[in-house]
Amino acid sequence: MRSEFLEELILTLGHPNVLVDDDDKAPYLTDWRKRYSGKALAITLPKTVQEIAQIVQLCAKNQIAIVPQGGHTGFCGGATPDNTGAQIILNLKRMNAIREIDKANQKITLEAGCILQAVQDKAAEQDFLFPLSLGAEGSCMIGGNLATNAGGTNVLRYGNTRDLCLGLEVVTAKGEIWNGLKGLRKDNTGYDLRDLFIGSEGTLGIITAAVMKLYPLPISQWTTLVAIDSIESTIALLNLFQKRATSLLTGFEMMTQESLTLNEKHFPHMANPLQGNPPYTILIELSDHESEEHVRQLLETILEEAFEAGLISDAVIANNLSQANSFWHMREHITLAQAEEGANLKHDITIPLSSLDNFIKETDAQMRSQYPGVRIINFGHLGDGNLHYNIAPPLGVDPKAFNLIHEKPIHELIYAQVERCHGSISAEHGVGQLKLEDLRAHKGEVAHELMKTLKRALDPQNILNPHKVVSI
Ligand code: FAD
Ligand code: 2HG
Ligand code: ZN
Repeated sequence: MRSEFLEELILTLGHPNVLVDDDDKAPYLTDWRKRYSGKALAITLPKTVQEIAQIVQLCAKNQIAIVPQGGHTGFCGGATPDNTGAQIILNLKRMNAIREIDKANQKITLEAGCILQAVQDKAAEQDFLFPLSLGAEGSCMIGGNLATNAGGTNVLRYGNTRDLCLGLEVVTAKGEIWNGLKGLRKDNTGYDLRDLFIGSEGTLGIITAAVMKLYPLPISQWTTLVAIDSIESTIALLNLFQKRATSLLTGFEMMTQESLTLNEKHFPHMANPLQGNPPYTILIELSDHESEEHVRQLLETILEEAFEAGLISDAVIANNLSQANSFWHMREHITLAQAEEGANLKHDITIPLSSLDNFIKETDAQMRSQYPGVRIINFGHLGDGNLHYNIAPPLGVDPKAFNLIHEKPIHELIYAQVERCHGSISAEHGVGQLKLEDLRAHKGEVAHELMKTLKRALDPQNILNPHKVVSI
């Protein structure tokens, strides 16, 4: 049966686009964090939506599960197959055409396999901003961004991937093509199918194309790093910027001393330019459509006010683009520094800003008393209340050995604090296989059952990315 199935796949896609040899399959089988590794019957590389529909029909006929895959940069193991070797991977990298840039309606229609950075560049060539921005932008794909509802560093001003999407084209579990690419900004015709597929991590349908919003490219951007002593002052500073800069505020990222110490260990050329590596370093970005002078003056005025109010103790304003980029690189390299240090425990959480100070004090205290010497690599998109509250073992302790014993109780401790503060256990990275079990408790029984009902209705054979997000 398997060989007939593979023959039919090859007939549909052509020999070079169905990988079955172990060496050819290997690059698709392990996730970015090297946390999950699986096996696959074949890797399929379709080029058109019709080919994808045919693959799904073939899989439905043969009851073969499909793992959709984009850049494979996700953090939750969603794009990695299981160990049975019975699933196929459907990688979208060959489906990478930009179908249209519609200037009048400020939108772009593009295929799921487009690399995020290529989309940003294409938009910029036409004097537009495509605001989705994240550390993996050189390799993640727009289909993966939509499937995980990715966040990143511009959410504060432009929203997450869901907010940027005007329409989708999707192949359903039956192998039908749903074309929802009108890209209207208003369309109240019943259930919102688009929102159902966004964030579904390949479990409800395969996203093959999308219509995304474009924005005018800002004339000028100014970036600053400020030193701050407490989370209370950080939130007061955020509120000050929101009040004075309103929609010009496009970035507000937080890095703790411990995060930047780890960064400097692995990337010494990215040392914190602020004197003495303060308890909290905040990266703030303002973007303006008026003039360079206007935004620079505004930034200086707000910083002066912040100094006078005793909120900040030091600040460095980037004098040119290359210095601004170096500030952002420092922020984005924390993830890479953690990867260099070894396996770490990630907690991508949202905490309401009003509870953030209490969350950090309580959770830090419990972590430090129960796991002496543990390193709390806490950083994130503070403007959105999104922390990456990651845990590295004490210096000199082997990460694998540490995680083997402590992973579960550490997750439990942190997620209990998240629940206490009415936050979320997944702010932007999704659920995948990593948080499958945690999700049930976090969502509550009613919401979890509703999710399963949707999954059963849209994928009754359970062939789309089974045992990711929800198990039915
Ligand atoms: P993949 O990893 O290939 O897939 C992710 C999930 O989506 C899987 O469940 C997969 O089955 C499904 N999927 C993929 N394509 C499709 C499709 N076309 N149709 C249906 N399902 C599909 N994430 C953030 O949110 N914010 C960040 O700031 C951020 N920074 C990162 C920095 C680094 C260095 C790295 C490595 C990752 C970062 N991520 C971040 C996580 C990751 O990049 C995002 O989740 C990204 O959106 C995943 O895109 P991808 O193409 O790699 O998807
Ligand atoms: C970021 O904000 C990413 O840089 C990665 O979401 C977070 O490494 C992490 O946990
Ligand atoms: Zn993030």
